[in-house]
Amino acid sequence: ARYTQADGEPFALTGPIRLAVRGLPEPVPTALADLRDALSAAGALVLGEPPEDGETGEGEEPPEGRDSGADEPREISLELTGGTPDALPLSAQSAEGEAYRLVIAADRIALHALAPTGLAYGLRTLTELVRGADEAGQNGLAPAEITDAPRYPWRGLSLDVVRHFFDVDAVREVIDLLASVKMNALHLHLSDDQAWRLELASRPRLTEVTGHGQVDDSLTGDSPHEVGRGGGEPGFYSRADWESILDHAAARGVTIIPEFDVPGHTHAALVAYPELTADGEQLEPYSGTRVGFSQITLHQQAAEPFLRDVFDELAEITPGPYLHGGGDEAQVTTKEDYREVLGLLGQIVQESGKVLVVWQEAAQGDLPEDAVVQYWSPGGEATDAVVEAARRGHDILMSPGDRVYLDMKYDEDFPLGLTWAGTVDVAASYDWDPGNYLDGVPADQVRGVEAAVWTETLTNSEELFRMLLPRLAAAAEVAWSPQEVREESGFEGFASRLAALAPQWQRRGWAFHRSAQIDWS
Ligand code: TNX
Repeated sequence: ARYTQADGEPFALTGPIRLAVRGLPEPVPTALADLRDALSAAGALVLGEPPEDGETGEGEEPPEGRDSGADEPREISLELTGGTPDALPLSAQSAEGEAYRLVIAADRIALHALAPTGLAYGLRTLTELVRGADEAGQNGLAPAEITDAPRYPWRGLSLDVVRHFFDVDAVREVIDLLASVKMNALHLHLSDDQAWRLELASRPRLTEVTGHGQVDDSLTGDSPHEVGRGGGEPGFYSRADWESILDHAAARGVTIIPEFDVPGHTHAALVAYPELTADGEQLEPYSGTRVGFSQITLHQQAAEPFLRDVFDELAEITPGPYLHGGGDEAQVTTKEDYREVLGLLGQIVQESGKVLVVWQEAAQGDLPEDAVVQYWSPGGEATDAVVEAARRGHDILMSPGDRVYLDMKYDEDFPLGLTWAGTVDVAASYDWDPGNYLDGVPADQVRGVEAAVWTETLTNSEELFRMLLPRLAAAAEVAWSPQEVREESGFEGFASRLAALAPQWQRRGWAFHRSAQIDWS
């Protein structure tokens, strides 16, 4: 954000404040409710009820019997500004609807944006300023003008809900966390060797048979684990659960990108539908942590109808524009078989009207023109096919393992996580430029940044959040702020902004790692 200190008195956080809202849809009401809470906590008397969806808050009278005597209410106004956004800073890739301008003066705060999403982001910034002032014992906001817009349109997290299951409540918390750092995409890895996590009417056996599997934690020690027996408590998302995840996300401006991973990572599907295996064999469930041993190929007649069913139904129940088809680590699949499956997948997803996203391994094949390729290797390795895909016009989503794989340990001694991509400390997540990370991929073909957290070693929300925080906030800033602004600020500047978020995390009950790279005091 560009923050310019202005002249004049602060905007006092005590006394009556009117929220002037003019008929705004999601995700504004949720962000507005958070601001209202923060203002009340800081000691303000907030006037004007939150409007119902689609209604306007205009012309409301202050409630009877308000106790603050003669004070005239000062206004916080939200305005959708039409026309050209000269005052709103935009990068080549960012969506103008996400930009906002916030003007703080003694008698009024005005928030302008071109679209509701921008207003929601402005509200989040204002909420943070109010909380920050309150926590610092200041009772006003210094006059200022803030203009802000994201660098990238895709700022997200990929969450593996298969290796260990995370229920609807946990996913909702993750969505709240994403919204709090102005991320807008949650990619859910919904199928793998251990389980299938989303109920499908067309293929009910997927969740009936394998929905309760997960990694067997008694198989601790050496990775990769061999077969073990998981089972028991964990489960899957029913259609009602799915709707509730989608609703929660929509209200916070977060797009859900669902992934069914093919042709590898499909052991659970093979267990549920033995006709997908090479010889129709009934396989045993798998609860180890090896990868790269299962496959679906089109040699089986049952494969094409299966892929059509699951991806068509996924398209029907997904409001967002993207479907992820996986494509990673298909180590037992021949090149030709892999190409065939990915070719069919591209066709199905394209016909469904969605945009296909694939892991980098699929960059070598024929993809629909608009497909997005997700890069995950550490340290700029394995880039040839990705560079070639960019040359053919595909945008690249950046998830380099040594930067934003948040299932990597912070340091060698950290009790949770893996190390195959190295250790990833907070500075590593912060100090990199997605725009020039891959030689040969033009900066304007980077669609955004997606952190990823795989859950072989993460068994509950507390452990999950300890891996996400504080590193997810670093990834969020990498995805949001222009490179020159971040370089000016440096890791030091980021570290102090980060420390200021900790009270908020504590209030929300979000676990985080007290990394020694940050001065938390
Ligand atoms: C690689 S990177 C995987 C996952 C594992 C993860 C563990 C990628 C697309 N696939 O199957 O869970 O490593 O870090």
